[in-house]
Amino acid sequence: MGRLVVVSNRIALPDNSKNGAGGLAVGLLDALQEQGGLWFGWNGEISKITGEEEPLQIEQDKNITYAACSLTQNDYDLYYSQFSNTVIWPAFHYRLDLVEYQREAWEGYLHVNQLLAAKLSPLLQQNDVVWVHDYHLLPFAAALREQGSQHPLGFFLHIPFPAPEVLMALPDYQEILRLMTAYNLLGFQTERDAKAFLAAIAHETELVTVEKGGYQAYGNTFHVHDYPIGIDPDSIRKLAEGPLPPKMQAIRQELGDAKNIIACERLDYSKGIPERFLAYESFLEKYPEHRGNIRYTQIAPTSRGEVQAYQAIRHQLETETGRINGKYGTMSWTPLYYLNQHFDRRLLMKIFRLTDIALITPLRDGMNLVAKEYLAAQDPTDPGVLILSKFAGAACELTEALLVNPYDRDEVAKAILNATTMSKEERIRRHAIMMDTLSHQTITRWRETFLDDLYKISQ
Ligand code: GDG
Repeated sequence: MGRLVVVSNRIALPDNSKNGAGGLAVGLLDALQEQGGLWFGWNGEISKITGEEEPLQIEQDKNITYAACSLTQNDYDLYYSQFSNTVIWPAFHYRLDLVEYQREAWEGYLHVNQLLAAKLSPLLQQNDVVWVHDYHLLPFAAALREQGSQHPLGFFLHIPFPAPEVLMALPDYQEILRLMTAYNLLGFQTERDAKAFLAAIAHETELVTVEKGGYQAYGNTFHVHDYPIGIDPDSIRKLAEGPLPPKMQAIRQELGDAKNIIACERLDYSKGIPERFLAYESFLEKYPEHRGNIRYTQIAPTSRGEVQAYQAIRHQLETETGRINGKYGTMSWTPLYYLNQHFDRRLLMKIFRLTDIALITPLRDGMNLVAKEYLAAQDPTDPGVLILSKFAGAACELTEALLVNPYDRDEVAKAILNATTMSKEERIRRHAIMMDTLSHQTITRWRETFLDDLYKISQ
């Protein structure tokens, strides 16, 4: 078996990788560690030297080589801020109203993919298998093939793949589809995403089924499958179970018998936070007997702060928090805590364990790992309740959650009511079923299944 080469937009360099890293980075690092490999990507830095001339930053840690490059300000703006995060991200999350399309950004996106492929190409060895991650790198395989690569090339999309009608709003969608078929294996979070991708191709060109479950289109042969990403439940349980820091003890006392709702995600419009605030307000309005006995804590660290839509949502949340607390709060009770801060992962998992209800209601989400982490962090003898949007990929697996439409405030308010009154027996039953799923569909299983398939089809 050859080396595994992982390519992702952002690379976690050794000194900041495992400590405090999320499950995905750890899962990929474990794979690289086991079989030896290379991790290639952007180091998060802006350079003044043009990309072609800049030497790679190479670091070795045990049997993993890290090869990182920086980007010029112009490349960063066009490829990352504009095309990736102001075209693909909103469109793939069904927010066409937030797409700001510019042809220059599309060209910049292609250019950076070509630049990265040209930088990786000389580092590749004959038997390497390459696994590329996420929406920043849709054309990466095609660019690597142009450099003469014959390697097995796999791709995993962490975000949803939209329905064809939504995709077609992007002026370059035909080219995007064609370029994506240069991968040998394309993995999606859910069957719905995989089907949407195939439907989009079939709408544009002839899609032929070939042997071993593969497809042919645009002169390429490729495989498509869903691989729902998971977590490592044991490591989360260990983080959550540890003794409470003194600060948390105080919070517990302060809460008394109040029901504690938690939500946590990057501050992103796809996560449905303003809609959730309004649903919580509906709950307070419709069920006034709960006022004073409930508290909703929203953790939302800033993300992509340079993009205008992210600045707008941040202001919106600040305004809404003030309005809701101003309207319903009392001298001794604050209904909504909004924390625009990044929390330490260990502390976060303990907070998850302490809280009674997780309110996770994205408008669209590829998977949503927070929902899975919340469940793994619970005490199985007295677990909290998960309220989950049916538009998160995780809803396909976590059918025992209270599934809601995040656009329906009344339905979300009702789910909060149900969660506050759910019997312990019922909570245990639902939690056990979902944990059974999570303990099978782990992050390890996710990457092993993907890589097994990639190896199989490359033989
Ligand atoms: C993309 C897709 C897909 C959040 N706040 C803090 C913090 N987090 C951690 C969570 C979790 C991770 O970040 C977020 O993962 P999600 O899956 O929930 O969402 P995205 O960031 O949008 O990820 C998503 C995922 O890729 C994987 O394929 O599931 O659909 O959008 O691990 O715990 N961690 C810390 N402090 C915080 O304040 N330490």
